[in-house]
Amino acid sequence: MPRLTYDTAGESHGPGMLAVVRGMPAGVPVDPGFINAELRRRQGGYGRGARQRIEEDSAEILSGVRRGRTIGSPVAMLIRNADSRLDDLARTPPVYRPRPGHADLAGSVKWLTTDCRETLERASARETAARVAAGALARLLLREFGIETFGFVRAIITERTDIAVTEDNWRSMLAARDASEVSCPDGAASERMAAAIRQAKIDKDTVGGLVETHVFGCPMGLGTCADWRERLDSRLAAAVMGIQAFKGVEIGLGLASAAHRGSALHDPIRFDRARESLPGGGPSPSLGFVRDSNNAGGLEGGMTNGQPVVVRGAMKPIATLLQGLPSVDLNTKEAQMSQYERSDICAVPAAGVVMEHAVAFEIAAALLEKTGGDSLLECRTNHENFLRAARTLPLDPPVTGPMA
Ligand code: EPS
Repeated sequence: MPRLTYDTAGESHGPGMLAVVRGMPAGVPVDPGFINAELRRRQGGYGRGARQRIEEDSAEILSGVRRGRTIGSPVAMLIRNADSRLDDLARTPPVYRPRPGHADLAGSVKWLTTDCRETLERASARETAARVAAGALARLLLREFGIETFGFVRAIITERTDIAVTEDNWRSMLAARDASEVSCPDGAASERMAAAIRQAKIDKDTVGGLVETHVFGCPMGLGTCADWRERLDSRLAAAVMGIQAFKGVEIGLGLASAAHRGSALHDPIRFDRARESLPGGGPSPSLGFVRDSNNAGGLEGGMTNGQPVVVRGAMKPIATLLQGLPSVDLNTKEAQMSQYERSDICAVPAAGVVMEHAVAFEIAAALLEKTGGDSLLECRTNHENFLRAARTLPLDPPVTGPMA
């Protein structure tokens, strides 16, 4: 069984974006409508540029699916670019004045060219369409195990919402989130956030913000403390920091944890027999271990602890400003303002969708490492067997070795 991984390929103005997902077990129902709805969500949000009016992203499944189910082979998905013009020099001219904050300068030096376009076409966040397609496929697998994700915008620049998202209330927030032009379920905060974007637009400026993903229904023990690379929090952090324009990632209370005493921070453990099972029967993800707070964000020792996994990411403001920023011409080294390329004023709502899918993919990979198999049926059997065994943890065996 290969590990669940994905690769992406494609340039922003090339023929399309490709996602290739490997390690997906056979038998997972694939709903293209779900994948395409998530792709459309990524295109939305107040503050997006003209590109999103040109594109209508949808994933063409090229392999790995037969009669609506995965067959265990790599799943390749192609999202065609309507605005394909990479070799049309008149419409995609060279860029000699790098944008501070973008990959332009470092990439041009790295690849030994003065034309920043060689770098920016791949660095562009258009690539995140492929990541959403891969993550949406992962979410279809997670759903088979009752694992759901909920992503939303926590803040745009300094305008933030303080809503608390829980296992019991997140479903009731879905409609409000989807109705919000900034993907935030808090109506009053949405208005303040939209006003901040409007003002940035007037000022020919850009704004970033905070996005959050909550994952519900993860069984305990995904990830491991035995190897630093395999800690689920390290893997989540890498996945989130790998999203274009992200400058920070937190799990649970994150950086604010440092400002608390241990007695106030750590989530006390209780056992409640009534919460050992799900309402429909079968063991619950928490196995009845109740935590009245979730400052750890569902991860202790790099492993899921049965509580919702909470990940927060910070997106910097987009580097392409209509007013430009101080820069130099790479050919002459003379001071010039950075070159303007069509872009967004704010892509935080889109980044929230991208992060939700990047997080979902890592959770799915960790789930398969714990309870994986070649087919969905085998995975499901392994998952049920693990939960059954975990419910009756074996008692510490009597000491028989040298200490006896
Ligand atoms: C994006 C498409 C891009 C940009 C944006 C994200 O399209 P274009 O460059 O043709 O306008 O709008 O990319 C960036 C913010 C960036 O820095 O490159 C998309 O589909 O998400």
